[in-house]
Amino acid sequence: MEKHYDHKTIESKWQRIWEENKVFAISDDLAKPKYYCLIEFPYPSGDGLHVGHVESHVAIDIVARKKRLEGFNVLYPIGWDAFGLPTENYAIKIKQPPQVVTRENIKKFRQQIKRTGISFDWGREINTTDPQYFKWTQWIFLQLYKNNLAYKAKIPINWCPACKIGLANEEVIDNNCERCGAKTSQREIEQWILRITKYADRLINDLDMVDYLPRIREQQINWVGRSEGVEIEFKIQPASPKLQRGEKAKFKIKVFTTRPDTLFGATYLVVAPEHELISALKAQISNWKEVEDYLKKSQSKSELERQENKDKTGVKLEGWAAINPVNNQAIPIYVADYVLITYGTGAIMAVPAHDERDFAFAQKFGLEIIQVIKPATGDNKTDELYTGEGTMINSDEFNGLNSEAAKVKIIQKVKGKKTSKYKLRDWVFSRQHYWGEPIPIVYCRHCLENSIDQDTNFPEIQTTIIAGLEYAVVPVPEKDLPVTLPLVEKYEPTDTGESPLAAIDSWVRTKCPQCGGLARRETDTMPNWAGSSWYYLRYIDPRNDRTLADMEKLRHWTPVDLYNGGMEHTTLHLLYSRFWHKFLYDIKVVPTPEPYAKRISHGMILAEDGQKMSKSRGNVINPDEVVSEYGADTIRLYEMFMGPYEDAKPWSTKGISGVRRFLEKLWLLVAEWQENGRPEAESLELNKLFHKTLKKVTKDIESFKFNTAVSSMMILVNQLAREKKFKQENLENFLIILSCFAPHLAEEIWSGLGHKDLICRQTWPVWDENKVKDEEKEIAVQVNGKVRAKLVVGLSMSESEVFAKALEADNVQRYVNGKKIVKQLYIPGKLVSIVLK
Ligand code: ANZ
Ligand code: ZN
Repeated sequence: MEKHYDHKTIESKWQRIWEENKVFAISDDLAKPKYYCLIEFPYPSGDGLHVGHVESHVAIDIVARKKRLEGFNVLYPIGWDAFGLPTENYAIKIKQPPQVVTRENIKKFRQQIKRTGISFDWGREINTTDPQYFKWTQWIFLQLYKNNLAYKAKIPINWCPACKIGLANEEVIDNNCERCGAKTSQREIEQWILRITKYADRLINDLDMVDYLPRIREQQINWVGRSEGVEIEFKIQPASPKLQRGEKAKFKIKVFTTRPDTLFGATYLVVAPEHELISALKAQISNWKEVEDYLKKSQSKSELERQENKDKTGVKLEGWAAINPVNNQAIPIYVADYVLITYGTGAIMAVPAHDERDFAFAQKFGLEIIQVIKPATGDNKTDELYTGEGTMINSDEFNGLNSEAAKVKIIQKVKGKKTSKYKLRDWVFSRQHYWGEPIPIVYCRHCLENSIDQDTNFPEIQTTIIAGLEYAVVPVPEKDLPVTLPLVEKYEPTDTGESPLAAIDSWVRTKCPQCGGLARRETDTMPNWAGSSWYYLRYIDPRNDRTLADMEKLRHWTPVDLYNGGMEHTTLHLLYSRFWHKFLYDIKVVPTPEPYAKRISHGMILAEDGQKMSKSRGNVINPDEVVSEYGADTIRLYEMFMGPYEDAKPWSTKGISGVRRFLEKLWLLVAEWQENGRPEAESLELNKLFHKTLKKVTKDIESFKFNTAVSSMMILVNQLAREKKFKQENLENFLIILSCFAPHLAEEIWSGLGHKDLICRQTWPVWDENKVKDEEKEIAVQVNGKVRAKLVVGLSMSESEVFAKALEADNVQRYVNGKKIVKQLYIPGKLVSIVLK
C-alpha cells in the first residue's frame, strides 16, 4: 500500500466500480427483508448542490449501507423535484425554455451527488417534470375530481404583485411573499381547490400509527388545528319595540364557542364583516352608512392583519339585539373584524370577563363585563381577565358547580350542538404559471348547452364562468394523459393574473373529449407540492406506464421505513402527501393508510460566521470544492462529525482539516502495519476497545447520533496508531463499520489487504458482549449540597449521559421539580452535584 493517501484516484475508482456493478440496485429477491429509506428529493436549482444536501444524503446513506450489510434489501432512491418558480424565472431571464434549464441543472446535480459516493439506486431516478411522471400526477388529480375532492371556487387569494402569482396562506409570511418578500394583497379569482379538510380528523388521528419526531408530530396537529366546541343559537330581534308575546323572531344566528360554561357572561355578540346576517338586517340598521364604511375598510385587510390587530375596531348594528338563550337577556350585536368568516360559524358570543380579545374590545367600547367563573382557589378580583376553568358564579342555577360540569348542563339547557372546527383550510391548488403540471381539465360550451337540452341523460356537470361565459367542466379522459406543456417563446406571467398558458391560443383551443366540439383548456398549473406528494411511490416502480406503481410491489415496499427532510417544509409537505396517500388508500391504489413509518429531520448547516449560507452574504461553501480539495470521504465524515444531527451547526474549515488528518492517520498506520508484516499481538485494552467501538457505532447509527459514532472511531484510530499491533480480523471489522462513513477509503484498504470482493457486500460485524461490559460504580447525587440519591453508572458513560440519568432519579426529580439548574458538576466515579436557583 502507498503511504500517500490520494483521495482523487481512490474515489473515482470506487465510484466507477460501484456503478459498473450496479452494487446499490435493489435485489429482486422478495424473500429478503426490505428497508426503504428516503431523503426529500432535491429541487435542482441553478446554484448546484449545497452542503446541506450532502448532510442528509450522507446520514441516510450511512443507514442504508449499514442495513445492506445487515442483510436487508435496501431501497435508497433519488430523483428531482424539478417544477418551480426559480427555474421559470431564470428561464425567462436567460431566454431559454425551462425544460432546457431543468435538464442542465439536473445534469450538474447528478454529477455533484455522484462525486460524494452516495449509494443511491440510480436506475430509479425520477423527475417530476418528465411527462411520463406527471401523467400520474394528473391522473391523481382526475381521481380527486371524480371523488368530489377537487372543486373550483372564486375565493380571495393572496396575490404577489412581483411574482404575479396566487399564493396559498402558507406561502405568505407576515403579509409578504415567501419567495420574493414583496408585500402581498388580496384578489378574488377562480381557483382549483382540494378538499383536504375532509381528511382533517384522520390527519390527526392516524399520527398514532407512525413514529415522527415529537415536534414534527405536534406541528401536524397544530396545523390541522382541531377544536372541540359547541354551536349555540341566538335569536335576533329589533332592539325596540320588544317582540310581543307569541311573536316569532325573524332571524337566528349560530355562534361557535369552546366555552359554553361562560354563556351567562356573554354580554354582546359579534359577527364577521362578511357575515350574511348583516345584509339581511340592513333595512333596519339605523347606522347603515357607518356599518358600510367599516365593511369596506376591513375588506382591504388580510386575515393575518385582522387576527393580529392590537387595537380592536368594530361598529354596533344599531336597531337590533340578540337574545342570550340561557337567560333571555337582550344583548347588542357588533360587526368587528377580529372575528373571521373563515372559522367556526363566523360569529361569536363575546365573553369579555374570560376572553382576551373580547376583554380588549369591551374595554374600548365600554361594554358590560360580567364575571361568571372564579378560580377554584386563590382570590377573586372581578375586574381582571381570567381565562381558566373554575367555579361558576353569576350563573343562576349553575352557581357553585365547577365549570367542566356546568359545560355539559348548559349545553343541554340551550340545546347546543357539539362540533369540531378546524384551522385547516382547503388547499388552493391552482397556480398561474407555466412551469408546473397542466391541470387536466377542458371547458366546453357545447356540453353545457347539450346538458340543458337533455338534462336527464347527462350526469350532473359542474360549470364555471370564464370571461363572462359559462362552460361545462370536462375532465380529460385518462387515456389522453399526459396533458403536456407547449414549447413556446414566452413564459412571462400576464398582468391579468392569468397563466402564461392562457396566451398560447393554439394550446388553449382544443377538441372537447366529450362532444368533440371546440373547447378550451384549463390554463392553470399545479403547485410545486403536487409532484412531491406521491414521488416515493413512483420510486418503487418508476417505469410503469399502466399504473402509478404496481400493487404487488407497493405491498412489498411501503410504507417508507425512514424519511428524512429539513425542518423548514416539513409541516406542509407531510400534510399534503399524507392527504394524497390516504386518498389513494381509499380508492385502493396503495395498500397502507400512512406513507412514512418514521420521520426525522436534519439541522441546518450554517456558514462559518454562524449565519445562514446565502449568495448575497458570500458565505456559501461549495461542496464540489471541498470534495476536490479534501475528498468525498472527508466531507462525509466531517458533516457527520459537526454536531448533533438535528441541530443547526456552523461550518469550520479547521474542523474539516482535522477530519482529513484523521483519515490520513488511519491510512498511514495501516500502510506501516502491512510494511511491518501485519503484527497481530494486540493488547487486551485494544481488543476491548475494538468491541466497544463496534457496539457504540452500531447503537449510535440506530439513534442517528452520527457525531458520537465518528468520535468513537477517532478514539480507536488514535489507539491503533499508538499500539501499532492489532489483529487483522479486528481491523477488518472496524473497516466494515467505517465503510458506511468513508466508503471509498474503506474499499481501498480492504482490497489492499488482499480481498477480491467489495467491502460493501460484507456482513455487519458483531461484538462480544463480555468485552464491552462496562465497569460500574455507585455515585452520589447532590442537590444544593445535600445527597438526594445514589446511582449506579458505567464508568465510560459521558457526562451528559450521567446528568440525564441523575435527573431521572425520583428523589432528584422531586427536588428539582422544574426549577432552574444554574450549575451541574460530575466528578467521574464519585459524585454529581446539581445547584438550583
Ligand atoms: C366564547 C368564549 C368565552 C370563547 C371564553 C373563548 C373563551 P379555538 O380554541 O381557537 O377554537 N371564536 C369562534 N369563532 C371565531 C371566529 N370566527 N373568529 C374569531 N374568534 C372566534 O377558539 C374558539 C374560540 O374563539 C371560541 O370560543 C370563540 O370565543 C372564538 F371565555 O366563545 B369563545
Ligand atoms: Zn363538449
